[in-house]
Amino acid sequence: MSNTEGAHSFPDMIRQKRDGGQLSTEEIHAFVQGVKSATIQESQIGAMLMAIWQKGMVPEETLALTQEMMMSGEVFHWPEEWAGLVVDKHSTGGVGDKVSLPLAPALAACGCKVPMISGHGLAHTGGTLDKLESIPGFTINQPVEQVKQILQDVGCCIVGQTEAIVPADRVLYTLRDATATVESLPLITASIISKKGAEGLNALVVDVKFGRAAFYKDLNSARALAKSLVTVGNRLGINTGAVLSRMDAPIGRCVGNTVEVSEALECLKGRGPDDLNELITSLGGYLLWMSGRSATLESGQNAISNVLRNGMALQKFQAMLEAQGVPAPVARSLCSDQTDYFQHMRPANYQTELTASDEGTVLDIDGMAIALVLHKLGAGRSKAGQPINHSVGAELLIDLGKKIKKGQPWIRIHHDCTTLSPQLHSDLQKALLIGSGDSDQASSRVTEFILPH
Ligand code: IUR
Repeated sequence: MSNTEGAHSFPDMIRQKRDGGQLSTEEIHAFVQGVKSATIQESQIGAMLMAIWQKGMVPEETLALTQEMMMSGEVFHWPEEWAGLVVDKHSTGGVGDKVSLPLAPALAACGCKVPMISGHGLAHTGGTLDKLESIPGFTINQPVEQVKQILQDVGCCIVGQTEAIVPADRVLYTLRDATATVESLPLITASIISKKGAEGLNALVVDVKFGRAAFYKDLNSARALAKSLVTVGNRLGINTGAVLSRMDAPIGRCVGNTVEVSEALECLKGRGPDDLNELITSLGGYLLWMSGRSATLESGQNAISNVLRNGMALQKFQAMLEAQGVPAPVARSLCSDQTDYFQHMRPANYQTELTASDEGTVLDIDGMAIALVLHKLGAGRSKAGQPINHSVGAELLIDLGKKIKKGQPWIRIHHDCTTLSPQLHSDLQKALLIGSGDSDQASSRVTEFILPH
């Protein structure tokens, strides 16, 4: 195996980036090919990722990295009659973020084709694939021909990356998690847009999160990321827009794989929490408007609300579950109006409720603190490929901005270990802020739309 490609050796390229230099398109090509074919050692890939994390990339390098990653595998081509219909949404990652589960079928119910390629959890954030794998039989790996068939028959599917699609991202995504290089504007841009480019999309909306429980903590850096995603997406020919949304308190009331699936199903039955509904209708309405299926943003949002309320999105979700391997009676039961979700998805062995130590108004709930506790209880991975415990989770029993009494239960933790340690108890109690006045977290999550350009 050679350690060189073209004019430069990999150590030379790493040095160049480490010292703040710019990589040429040929060098980026050699790097991505080396990642894909495993001819670069993991230590070299890790060093290059850290150099990119520290020195960044100019927009031309980010574009070249995205294109090279997209071309590292197969690119989907869809039937001509679907022109303009193929759309998708992607999120930069949050806590309690189950938006994709109701949104993909809602878009399908509005006539779109949604070939959603999702990921497993990254760092403290949950992954759409992990959530869906809580459902018995759900198969995230689908051959390309099967994806086409499901889109033809149902209109949406949610699948994982295969060897065939953006193989370079499979390697880089895992190594970024292991080398503390997730929060990098060029690396996030290339990772997300390369996958979306390979999906052969007409339109894309990216939910760029900012706040305590997001990778980007402040609005300005999230806005810079959103602009990078929008610019590179449009340069690749995808009509790409972005939404900036607050990610401080968990989205909805549930965090953790199994409990989030139950909440997503409740939302598909028209009983979702307000902030989850807002995100789904904003992102979906934006896509319908961008792709020309709705005359205005508002009519797009109304169309998404309607299919959540009238059961059409739920029907699509049930059909998607069956098409992706869930036995028909299980899919039917999960989607029936009154059902015990834990009859089909394994509940945790224990539930512990924590109570408020004070009275007043719920001013804040720290999503990051809750996610870190659940991670320690087994809900997330510390190493790639590690098995996770889908049953671990948390249910909030209170709402932001509402009154709480001393001694009132505020969170229910689902866990498999017999007791929660005093440290975990204390970490959770610190996540709840009670005081007087109003909560500044109780208003709209969506703060800004970044238009395609
Ligand atoms: N989702 C991705 O596909 N890639 C990333 O880097 C992040 C979220 I952050």
